[in-house]
Amino acid sequence: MSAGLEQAAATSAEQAQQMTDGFHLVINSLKHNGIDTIFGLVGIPITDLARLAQAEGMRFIGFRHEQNAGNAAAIAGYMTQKPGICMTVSAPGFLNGLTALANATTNCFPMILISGSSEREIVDLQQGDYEEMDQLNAAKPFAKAAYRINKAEDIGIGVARAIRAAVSGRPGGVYLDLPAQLLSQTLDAERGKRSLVRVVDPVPRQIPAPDAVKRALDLLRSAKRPLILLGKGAAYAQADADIRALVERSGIPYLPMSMAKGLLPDNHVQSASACRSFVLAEADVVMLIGARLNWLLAHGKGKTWGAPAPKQFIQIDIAPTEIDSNVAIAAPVIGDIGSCVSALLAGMGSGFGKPAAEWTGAIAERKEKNMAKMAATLEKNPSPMNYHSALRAIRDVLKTRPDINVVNEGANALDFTRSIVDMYQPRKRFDAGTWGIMGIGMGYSIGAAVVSGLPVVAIEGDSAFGFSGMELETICRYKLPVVTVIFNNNGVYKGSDPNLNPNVASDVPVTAFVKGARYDKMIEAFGGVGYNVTTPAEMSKALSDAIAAGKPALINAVIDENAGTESGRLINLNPKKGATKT
Ligand code: ADP
Ligand code: TZD
Repeated sequence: MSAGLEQAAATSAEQAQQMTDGFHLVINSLKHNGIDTIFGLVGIPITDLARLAQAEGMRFIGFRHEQNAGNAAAIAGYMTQKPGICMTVSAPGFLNGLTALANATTNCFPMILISGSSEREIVDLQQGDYEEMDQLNAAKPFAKAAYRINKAEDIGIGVARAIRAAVSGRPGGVYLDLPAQLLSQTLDAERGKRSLVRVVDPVPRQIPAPDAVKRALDLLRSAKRPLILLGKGAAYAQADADIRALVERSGIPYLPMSMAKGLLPDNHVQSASACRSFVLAEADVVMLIGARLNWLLAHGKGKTWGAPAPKQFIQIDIAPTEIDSNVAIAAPVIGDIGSCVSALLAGMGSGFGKPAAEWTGAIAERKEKNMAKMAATLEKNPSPMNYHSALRAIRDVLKTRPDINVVNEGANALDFTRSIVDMYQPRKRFDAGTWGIMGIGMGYSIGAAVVSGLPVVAIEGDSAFGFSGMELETICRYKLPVVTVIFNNNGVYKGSDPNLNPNVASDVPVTAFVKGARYDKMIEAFGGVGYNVTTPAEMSKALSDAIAAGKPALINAVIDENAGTESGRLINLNPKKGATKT
């Protein structure tokens, strides 16, 4: 090669070295903001983006279906207050992830769904591109915010915008659209570096107004039968010590919503969980901390709340529009829970009067009675095993490992686990949440295992498990310490329904599955350990062994197919049939 050509080649190599592109800018923007994990599923146009993430030291956890990757990202966001990242291909991959994004928004979990998209000019003229879809507009109704980045120099600011939107104020799901062309756009490396944005103070404190704090404390002081209700917003806020101090210093009985279990240990003397209906009906002033008065709380009215007796609410929330959403709120306290609770503690001082013994005594009495009744039910050993006897075994094993993450879905499997399995540490219980959605099981389990590095026990109905069951392969591939327990009663709710049309005798009932299915064999296909258990003693041994091994395992728990009720405790939400015959 001539000296001139050599020099030209060297200069162009140097120039090439000094260029960056969309791929690098996306990954560098995420890393620049401390994001180190992506949950996703590869394909056109994001395969190289995933490869680059891995090459640049991030973890890319590859799934078998985007909904599960999205659920993993959402729970990672809830656990860490950093947005969990889900990455998908265009159109169908995006739509698969969108369910998880909508669920994250509904539950107030911070997450970002990043999807590659097809060529803008073809999509917009609807000329039929590969995986064509106007993803940005499709995402908008289901996300807290949705953005598209069209120019490589905007990647830094676009990612920053997505991060801030996901975690500030009420957390939620954000959609970020990355057209394929963007990824290969090049930019001068130095300019690229300068375009990166580190989000300063992404979760700013929001201090409540002093008069709002005073109003709340005045109302609390006037209460005869006060109650504190802790929601998953309170768990998310990571203000654990102050929340505990508020409960203990005030002496007020409290109820945790399902994902707030463990914020204070469930065996805390002030927990009123064992007489939930009594305290909801009888309390006169209720302080909600990070909990919405939605269907899970009977919208704050009616018989559950002791109507027609008047009830007054104090509500601590970061979202001002949550206030008065269902019933009038006497004392709203708007701000982040950490700041609100610490302001309340400061205002309470040391001489805050404890609730009357008449109230706490009545609660203690009922609690004791109900707990004794429950203990007697749990002690029974019916054959076949039922939810109670199996959960007694699970409860006793999990009590020895309070650090373990518990994932829980199903109908009866959810209801019974929530009331029987105590939690002792905050943010260890992840369940079907605000929607009562099925399908979060394996996604949440993988997300929780990856983020915490601790074991996960997923307690699943056999129907619930089916929605994400293929991720057993993912669990085995990444060698995650996830033990899945399946309450196998041969169907949705239970397996003993009749077939209503005897003329089609070969068709099974609408709620039924294959009888005697061996879910434990599924995990063996991928190298995991399967157990088939039929008694509490076998359950106890299998669960202890599986947790101790720290390897992927699945316990097929055969329970009475008659155990359980239609829709669990939500039977009344089924519309009533108006006619007996059409
Ligand atoms: P649960 O289902 O446990 O009752 P919800 O999901 O209904 O809980 O309610 C959570 C509430 O917590 C939401 O209204 C949300 O705005 C609020 N929230 C979430 N994070 C914070 C925070 N850091 N500070 C204040 N409020 C918060
Ligand atoms: N689809 C989705 C996405 N979410 C849902 N909640 C449902 C369907 C309806 N559904 C429930 O609400 S619970 C449930 C379904 C299908 C499963 C109940 O059966 P299971 O649990 O086997 O998981 P149990 O213990 O047998 O009740």
